[in-house]
Amino acid sequence: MILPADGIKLDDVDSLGMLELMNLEVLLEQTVKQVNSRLEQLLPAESEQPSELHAAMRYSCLAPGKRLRPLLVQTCAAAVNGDPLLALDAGCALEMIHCFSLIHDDLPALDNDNLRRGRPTCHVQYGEAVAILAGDALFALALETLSSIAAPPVQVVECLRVLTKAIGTMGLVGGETVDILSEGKVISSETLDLIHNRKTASLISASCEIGSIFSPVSDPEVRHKMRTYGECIGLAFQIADDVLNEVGTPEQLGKAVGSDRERMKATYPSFYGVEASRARALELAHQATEIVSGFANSEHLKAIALYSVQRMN
Ligand code: GRG
Repeated sequence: MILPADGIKLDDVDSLGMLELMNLEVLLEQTVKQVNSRLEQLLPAESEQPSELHAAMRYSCLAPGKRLRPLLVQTCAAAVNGDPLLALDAGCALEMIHCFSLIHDDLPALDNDNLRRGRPTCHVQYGEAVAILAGDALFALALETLSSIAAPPVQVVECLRVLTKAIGTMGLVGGETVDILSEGKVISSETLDLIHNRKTASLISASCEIGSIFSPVSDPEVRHKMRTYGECIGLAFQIADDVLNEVGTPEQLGKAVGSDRERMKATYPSFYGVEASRARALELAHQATEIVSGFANSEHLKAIALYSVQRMN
């Protein structure tokens, strides 16, 4: 259920559109069903060897996630008349990378979390060695899935380039490194933004850009708009995540709360306070909305921007 979060004024919500938010709920449900059933097909069967590894991959990847990244690939592809089936497989590849990052993020050497998506984390369930290898195998499967898409080769190569850049030192891995090394330290607001932009916004922004690559007409300006839209909602999404870690419950989120504070993590609320963080997230959602105002399905894109900051989990 999507509701306006505490502390965000209803006037702000109305200006983005409560109606669109309601419609988004239907779109989200459809996406979750479609993506889950395609992931079921793409993931190796548990009956195949090594079955323990395949079980761990399926356990993490088919766990109840929001499927935001596939939703973004599909919605941004729809905005440019891209083929929905290509976008579905690309979205599944993005989800596999996302799941890989969650498995590794939860490991004892990194965040050492025991609960994810309402279940024991992969290493708690299968042991650390299998969890590390399940993440590695999801990485490989994501690249295999993306490179097998029946799109023109130039589009496939571009998708791979955008995705791998978003994963590397300028993306997830770089952001996570600075995040871990900053624990317990005083850092600047620039470093805080660097962490959030790389560890979270990079994959969200790549999802949007990859969706736009499936346009029958290549248009660098459109790609740039989608990428920038993704950067805004990606940062807003991580700020909302920080706020939920402060004010949410484990039942609501399916993961630990208060852990950022315990580990003395660099977060928006620790830097600016909860209210100012919410205001910044909403401002970013507005910014994202303006960027995509000209697209045919801008109402969906707007609703996703709002959802990124209003979500309850
Ligand atoms: C090489 C892929 C790769 C990763 C290694 C561990 C790591 C480097 C990066 C961690 C990145 C990370 C987990 C960032 C947090 C992003 C975030 C807000 C995750 C939660 O996303 P949701 O809310 O989760 O979309 P669900 O479960 O709904 O999919």
